[in-house]
Parts: sequence; C-alpha cells; structure tokens
Amino acid sequence: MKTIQAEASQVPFAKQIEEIVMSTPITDIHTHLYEPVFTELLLWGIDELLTYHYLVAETFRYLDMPYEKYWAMSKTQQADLIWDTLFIQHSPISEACRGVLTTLQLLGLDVKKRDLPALRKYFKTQNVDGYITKCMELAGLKKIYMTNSPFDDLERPTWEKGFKRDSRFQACLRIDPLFLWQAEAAPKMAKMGYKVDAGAKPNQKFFDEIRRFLADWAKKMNPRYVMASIPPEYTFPDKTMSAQILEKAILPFCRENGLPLALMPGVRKLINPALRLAGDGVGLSNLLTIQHLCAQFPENKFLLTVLARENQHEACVLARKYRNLHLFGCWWFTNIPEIINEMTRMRLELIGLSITPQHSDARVLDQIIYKWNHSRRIIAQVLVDKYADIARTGWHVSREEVQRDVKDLFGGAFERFCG
Ligand code: RAT
Ligand code: ZN
Repeated sequence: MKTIQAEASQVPFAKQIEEIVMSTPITDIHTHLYEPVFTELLLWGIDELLTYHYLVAETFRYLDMPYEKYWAMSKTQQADLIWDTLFIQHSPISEACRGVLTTLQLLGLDVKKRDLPALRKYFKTQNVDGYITKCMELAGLKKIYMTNSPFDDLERPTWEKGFKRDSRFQACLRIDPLFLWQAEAAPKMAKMGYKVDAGAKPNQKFFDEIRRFLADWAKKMNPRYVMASIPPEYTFPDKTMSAQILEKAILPFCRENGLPLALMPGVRKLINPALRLAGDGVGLSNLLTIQHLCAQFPENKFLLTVLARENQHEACVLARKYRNLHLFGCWWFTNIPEIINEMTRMRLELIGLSITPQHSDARVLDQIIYKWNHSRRIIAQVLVDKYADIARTGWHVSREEVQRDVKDLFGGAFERFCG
C-alpha cells in the first residue's frame, strides 16, 4: 500500500490531504438557490451578494437611519449603502464580508481597486445558465439542493405548471407552516384543495388530507427529503396540533416513502421584525425532542442541524446513540470559521466519518464559491490533524483511503444514510 506518508519526500503529507479536500466534488445538501426556470427567484451578482441578509444585519449596527427607509431604497441603493458602510467606512473582516471578497477574487476580479461600478459591469456580461455552471465549477459542486416550499406563493405556480428539470439541482420539500401548524397553513392548503379546517378537532380524515397534500407535492417535486426549521421550544411528544400532525401525518408519510425528515431546531423567528429576513435570532434547543423522535420512530430517518453552538455536543452524543440520525452542516450563525473548526473536530472525534460536515445555505448563487472555499480549508486542516494523530501510532492512510473518506464527508455518507 502506497501511503500518503510514503510519498512525503515529493509532496508533504498535509499538502496531499489539502489537495484532495479542495478538489473532491461536493453535493451541497441545503441551499436557498433555484433552478433557472424559477427566473428571478435565483439570486446572483454583486448587488445580491452585497444585500445578503447577513450583511444587512451587520450594516444596521453602524446606521441610525430608520429601517423602513432602507427597505424603501432600490436594490442598487441598498448595495451602495452596504458597500460604503461595511467595506469602505470599516474593514470587511466579518465572515459574510470576507465572503464577498473571496467570491470576487475567485471569479478573477480585482478587489483591490474597490470599484463597485466596474464590478457591476462584469456581472452584466454574464448569462444565468453559463454562470451557474461557472459558479458550480469554482465551488467544486456536483449538485445543488434547493429549498422548495408549496406555501411560497412565488415558487408554487412554477411547480403547479410543471417544467423540465435541470439535472444540476435537486428539490427538497420544505414545510415549516404545516409542521408548526402556523395560522397560514390551513387557509393556504384549503385554497390548494385540501379539506383541512384549522378550528376542527383533528380526526383520521384530517391527517389523511395532510398526507394527500404531502404525497401530491412529493410527486410534483421528487424531493430528496422533507424539511422544517423549528423554534428552540419545540416539543415532542406533546398535545399540540403540530406534534399530532408530525406523529400522524408527516412521520408516516416519510416512512412509507423512504424520505428522511430534516430538522433544524434553534431559530427564534423575527426577534427584530424591522430587519425582515435578517431579523431572526437563536436559542438553545431542547434536544430531548430529537431523542424522543429517534427512539420512538426507528423506521424514520432524521437529518439534523442545530443552530445554537451550545447544542452541538449533545447533538453529537445523540448521533452516537441513534443510527437513524445524521448530522449535517454548520448552520447560519454557526457558519463562521471559529465554529466550523470546533464543530467539525467535535463531530469527527465523537462520531467519525458518518456525518456531512457542511452545507452552504447559499441564498445567492455566487456565494457557493466562498462558502465552500472557506469550509474546505477548515475541513482540510482538521483532517490533516486527525490523520497525523493516527499516523503517530504507525497507522498510515493511502491516497485512495483519504479520497474515500473525503467523498463520504462531501455527500457519500449522506447518500448512504438516505438510501
Ligand atoms: O441562513 C439563512 O439564510 C437563514 O435565513 C435561513 O434561511 C435558514 O438557513 C433556513 O433554512 O431556515
Ligand atoms: Zn437555510
């Protein structure tokens, strides 16, 4: 066996591992990107990069202008303001700011000139279809998973009409309003032709109707999994409508159709409503809920990413106990180098390679470039340390073995888990 250490005379150990991690194709299992048929729902280009909601929240730290004044501006004016505030008046060192710079640099643009009009000119010359391929190549992605909600009035009509699918993208069925039985769920479902009465006492017919809704949408979308983000307080089992819908409609539906249920606990929605999409916060989740679900429904598969840093260790321990649980990604506020590093080490040390360490959560196409570049670098460093630790015992890995392991981390373990 030709081990990586045996080749060390030509290329150093760390360098070889880094090269493998930087070049292995990735399945990006959670984004907010769309196939081009969804036209303006697929965001891309410099103004979208600058008005990313992560940057909107950071900009308001420096402004005293009323929130509404910002929202009344055109997209170009908003981008100008964010550029000036976060990149010119201060140095762009936050992760989201740095991300814009990495993206531009890897696209071959000169960030040093600080010339926003020139940057805009570059994006004007791109066509969407070719640009998707270009971004995917620069990020090293083989597939982009979308977030697709039947409750979204903007995307629903396209699904209802039907269209020829783009093989670069994979649908995922997002059902937050139904999962949490929010006020909008029943009227929207009724409008779509499902007999669900928000006020009535739930009976078998009611749960069957929800299953019919899920089945119809799964048929339209052919999703890889069903997904919901949930608040820290979400509890199961419980007497709530939401818990009953989960037990009697969503879980049986997922089970019978072999679809994993992806849960994203920890979000406190709109703690500052004036910030709109940028206004959500984080809270510590009660992961007993996840424990109950995994234990009570061994035939269901659960994907899990948790928002609070303080929940990550407990989530790892749960994954050690329940093989119907797969951990993925460093989600949203945890998608910063410090926490990616910590979470990736913790997961590898407690669970090994049966995890998916990252997803991009990109909302703007071009972001896949920086999100994956930054994450790959950290994952590479963690793996170098882990392989070095076992090498000290005399256990050496071959190039093929490292490639196998990295493939698992970048989609292989996920595919095997989903079946
Ligand atoms: O990270 C984000 O962009 C958030 O706004 C959320 O969309 C989150 O990722 C989610 O999927 O709920
Ligand atoms: Zn997301």
